Amino acid sequence: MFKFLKEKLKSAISKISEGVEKEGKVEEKIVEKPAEEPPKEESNASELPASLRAGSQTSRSETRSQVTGFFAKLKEKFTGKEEEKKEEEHVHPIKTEKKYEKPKITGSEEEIQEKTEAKEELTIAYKESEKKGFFATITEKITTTKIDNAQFEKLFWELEMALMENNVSVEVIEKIKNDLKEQLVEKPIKRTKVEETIQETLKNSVEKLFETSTIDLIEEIKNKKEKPYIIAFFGINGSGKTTSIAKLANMLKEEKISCVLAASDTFRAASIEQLQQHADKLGIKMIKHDYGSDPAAVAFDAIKHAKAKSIDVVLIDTAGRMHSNTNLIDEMKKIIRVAKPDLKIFVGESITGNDCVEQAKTFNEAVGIDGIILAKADIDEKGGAAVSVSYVTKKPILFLGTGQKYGDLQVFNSEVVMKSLGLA
Ligand SMILES: Nc1nc2c(ncn2[C@@H]2O[C@H](COP(=O)(O)OP(=O)(O)O)[C@@H](O)[C@H]2O)c(=O)[nH]1
Ligand SMILES: [Mg+2]
Repeated sequence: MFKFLKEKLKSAISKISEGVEKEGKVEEKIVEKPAEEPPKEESNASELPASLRAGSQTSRSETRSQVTGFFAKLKEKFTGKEEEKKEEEHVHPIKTEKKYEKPKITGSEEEIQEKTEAKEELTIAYKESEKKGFFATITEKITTTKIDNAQFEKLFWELEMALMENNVSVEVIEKIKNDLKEQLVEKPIKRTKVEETIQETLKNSVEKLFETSTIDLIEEIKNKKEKPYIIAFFGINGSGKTTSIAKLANMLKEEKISCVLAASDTFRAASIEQLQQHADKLGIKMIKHDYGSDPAAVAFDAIKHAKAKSIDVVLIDTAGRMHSNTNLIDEMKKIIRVAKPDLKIFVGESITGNDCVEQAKTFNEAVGIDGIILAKADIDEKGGAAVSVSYVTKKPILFLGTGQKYGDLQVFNSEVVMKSLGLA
């Protein structure tokens, strides 16, 4: 599923990253970070800590342990005996030093000389540490790179092509472009993390495409007080309506929810037989009239039957219609007026990409769809419809059709799509 788009996204991200690394404006900045808790262990360093010397790049924790060790040693030198254990182990060494009563320097001339020198070094180190604000903040050198708008436009082209080739709709490409622009143009990107940043930005943008309110269909059905729960299916010829109805009927059966099918596709040759076959296999009742009869009347009868027999759900199959065919659109509106469905589902073919999105949009404008089933996702390597249709219609994808068997209907989960695209 969506293999081509995944590969294209990966290569586009890596090309954009290369571009940013090559063309971006590099900047170096020293930043200050707040100090952390000092480590508890003490080192045995006996020299003036290297970390206290100007230009040192020693890490924060190393600095601390070196300084702590240095003070401990120095005190030992002055007093000639081991210092009593500090009450609080993490008391700041310099603060400890301030409380510490200075011993008189004694000993041979050589010893006094040595101790005095050590003391002077300590004073220098102390002043230096104060000047640098060692114990309040830590400094870090960060190298970043930045791209301007023109560079972004040039680099985004790679991704734009990848998205277009994989049937991602123009609206969605624009949205992704704007998101990326906002996050990347004139924004310093850590040099060590260029690819990661671009990947993350793209991931966040694509994730947001699925942010429509979702519907837990099984919950909704169970929660409806007045039975039956009525679902009507719409879409063009061959998109997968009848098959999806059979798959959903099977899912409901597994959930111990009863249903009846309405053969409201009275138009297409063999459509009634096709649905009847599924009904027989699944052991479910189907209500039918003759070919050419009023589809709304079939739906009406199915609902009547469900009410009489306390059946939980009515699934209404309809004839495929092009969104441009006004007669059939009017017929669809009549079915809706008569059946008053709780849910209007648009069934589209994932593989048709932009066409599928366009159809969903027009069906939505004509009758106001509530959710989408994307059939044939299993044979779609592009994924353009899957990433576009919710964003464009503002309606959730409820299920993905992932094969020809009854079990091949997956409750839509954006995580799965993100994974298929290599973005999770
Ligand atoms: N691979 C695959 N084929 C499907 C899927 N859903 C439907 N089909 C096939 O698509 C064709 C048309 O499906 P059908 O349900 O008759 O479409 P309808 O005209 O909208 O009712 C049939 O051959 C189905 O087996 C699916 O999720 N995956
Ligand atoms: Mg059909």
